[in-house]
Amino acid sequence: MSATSIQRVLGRRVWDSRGRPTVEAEVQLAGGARGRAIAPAGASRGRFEAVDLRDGGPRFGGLGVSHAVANVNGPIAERLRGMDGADQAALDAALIALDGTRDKSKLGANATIAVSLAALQAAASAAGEALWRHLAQGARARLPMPMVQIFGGGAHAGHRLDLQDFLVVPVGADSFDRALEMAADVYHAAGRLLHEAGHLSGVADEGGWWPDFPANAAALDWMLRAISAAGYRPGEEVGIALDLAASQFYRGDAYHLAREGKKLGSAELGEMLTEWAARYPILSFEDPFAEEDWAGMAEFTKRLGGRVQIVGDDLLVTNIERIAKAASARACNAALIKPNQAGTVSETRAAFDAARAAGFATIVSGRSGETEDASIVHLACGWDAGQLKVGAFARSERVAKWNEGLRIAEALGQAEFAGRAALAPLRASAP
Ligand code: 2PG
Ligand code: MG
Repeated sequence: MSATSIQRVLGRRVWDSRGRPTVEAEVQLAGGARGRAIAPAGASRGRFEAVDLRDGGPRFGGLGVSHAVANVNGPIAERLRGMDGADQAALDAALIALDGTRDKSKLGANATIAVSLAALQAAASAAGEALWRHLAQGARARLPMPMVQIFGGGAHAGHRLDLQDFLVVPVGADSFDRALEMAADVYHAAGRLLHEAGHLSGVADEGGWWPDFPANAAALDWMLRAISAAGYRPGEEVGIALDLAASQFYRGDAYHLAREGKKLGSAELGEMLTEWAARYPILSFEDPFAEEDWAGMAEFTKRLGGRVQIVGDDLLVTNIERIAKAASARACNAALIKPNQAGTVSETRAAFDAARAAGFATIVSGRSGETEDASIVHLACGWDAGQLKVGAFARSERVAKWNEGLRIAEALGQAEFAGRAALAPLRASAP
């Protein structure tokens, strides 16, 4: 038996940042190395994501994970025992075969991603390497450009705003450390300004301010004010990124903006966003159209993709087939990469590679339901993904990720920072 053969796989129920149950997995190797990982959970989930297996029934609003945990302790543990924990491809293939469905609905992607990431952690530990270094395999690793939430809306803030995330991208920063400082300045300025104006209702799911605004566009005006009040030049030093999560307000072939009392067709929404792009320093639009509105995405990408980043999240769901479709339809120029949408590390990596092959920029992302697990920061650095989105600059399940990046920056050196060139379309035009 080799030192990296899997001796034990353990599942347990833990709790996420919304106080909901989630799955933790632990993998122990024969040589004594261990790895541990926790599955995150989305609220505005794409329809085509791998299945987050929940118990249903009256307990915990139906969100219990006893079946998913039992799958880890039962069939998964049995299947993986004795396999080489350092052979990620083989053990992920075993998980996929054991599940046998297209969407991980039998074992649950929350069970498989926790185990897959825990095995990865164990393998890095057995190799005596930090996870980011283990993943880089000698290739260049860099700190990503952070995308930091300032206001939360949509499903993360009781639909107080129709749009889900208002974020800043500190493009003027020349290091990860500096980028975080700038994000912190804007986050605090925004909170102070909102409080003074009586627009502050609390904090949303990802730590961003929960604002009380009359209209979606008002949030953009307040973003501008906050950037300026923090002492930065909007656009040049700190830009705006939006995650519309548009599937959330798409019903019956129309986009319903409840705040504005408007019902827009795809072309009208495109007009409105194009106007916003001219009026505000918006560098990135995520899911500006619904997950099945390929025509809307393609038209918008044709119109604005040469100057702004257009990101597929619910559109792509970290799935190679949907990424291939988006590449041929030219439906976006950047991909959000969320491991739990795919269900294993290997499938996440395959989606990442497919996105890169398509010329897309890549953004590793957390979920709205997160934990202290910071594995994704290592993925972002070790794969040189270029960008990282893990919520706001508050609440420890978010800050744990930013802090992990600072530790990695110490090892890598501050110069190894992806910077503004990581964003599409700059990335696509890079030599
Ligand atoms: C998203 C994520 C994070 P959720 O849409 O990008 O903001 O939200 O995890 O709820 O899908
Ligand atoms: Mg999104």
